[in-house]
Amino acid sequence: MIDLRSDTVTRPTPAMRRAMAEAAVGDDVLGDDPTVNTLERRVAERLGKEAAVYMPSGTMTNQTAIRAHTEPGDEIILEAVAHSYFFEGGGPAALSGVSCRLLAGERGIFTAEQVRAAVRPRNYHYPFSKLVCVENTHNRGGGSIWPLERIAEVEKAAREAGLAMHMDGARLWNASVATGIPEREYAKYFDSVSVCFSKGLGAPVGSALAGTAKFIDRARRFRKMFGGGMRQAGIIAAGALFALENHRARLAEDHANARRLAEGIARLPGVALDPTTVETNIVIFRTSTMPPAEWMARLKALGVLVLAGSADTIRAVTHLDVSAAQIDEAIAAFAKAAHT
Ligand code: TLP
Repeated sequence: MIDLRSDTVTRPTPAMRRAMAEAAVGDDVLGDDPTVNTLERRVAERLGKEAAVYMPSGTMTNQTAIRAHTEPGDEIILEAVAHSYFFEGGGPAALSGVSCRLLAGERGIFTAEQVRAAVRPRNYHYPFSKLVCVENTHNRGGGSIWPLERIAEVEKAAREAGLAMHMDGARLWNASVATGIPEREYAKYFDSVSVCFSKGLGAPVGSALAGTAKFIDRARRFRKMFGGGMRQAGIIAAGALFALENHRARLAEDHANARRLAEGIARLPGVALDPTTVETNIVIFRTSTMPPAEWMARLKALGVLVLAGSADTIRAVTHLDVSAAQIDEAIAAFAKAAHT
């Protein structure tokens, strides 16, 4: 099977498994796990932040950040199909007691004017606006990359209104490798940044949240409250460290493969897709002649797995476990599926 459902499906390589097996460990809740401590230091350095904390998932880093930036009754501003709102089980409402003010983005990217219009005036009737969340790259936006100038404009609007800034950088590595802009250049506009090791980087488990030492100290309290305090977590943190050191630069291959896939299928009947919009490792196309479920079933029969993005879209994601040759096989399968 050529599995293009997500970049989360990768398996640890033999070298990564070795690093995990040999990891030095301790009780991380007590601050004693040397591998977790090294990972947290490396992430903080790479993002230009004072501190970072390791957690089991990107959902937990995002939801912990939202909780740490707000109090119940506050409001956060984010894009209408941002992962933190759309795909995290109603976490902002359930875990932080905040309401979400949603902005319609263009491929997930919104403007400073939209932020200004969404900030609540100080008046007893309204919730307090507290936080702006930016997702970079934007998953449902098709792996789109936020231009740095746009982030700077949004930050200016947020600061003028006294709001904090959080980045869901689950795929920030992809944005940096694609643009050549270091992660810390993106991160400097944000109070907190979440990054994932279990997506394009190919580690089996984990994400990290970075920010000031004071903010990360507060985040540690909510990580514990949400059940994310782990013990000998060095076993999995070693996979994340290995991924960060060895799998970051190769993301360029995933981007080339995604573009190759997009170019190979864009002219097929039933596929609405402009390949030039594919900037990183996610290809999303609109379906017309048959519903996503039919595409999925036909492709599966031909050895290719994809996911329905919505009622009329299909998502295919490239990653470490898919080669350029397999992309050519996938293109042939798409052509067959389109013509049967
Ligand atoms: N995304 C997954 C699914 O949940 C949709 C995927 O297959 O793409 N932020 C972003 C931008 C994400 O895409 C994801 C996962 C997360 C956060 C959450 O990460 P995990 O799965 O570690 O909780």
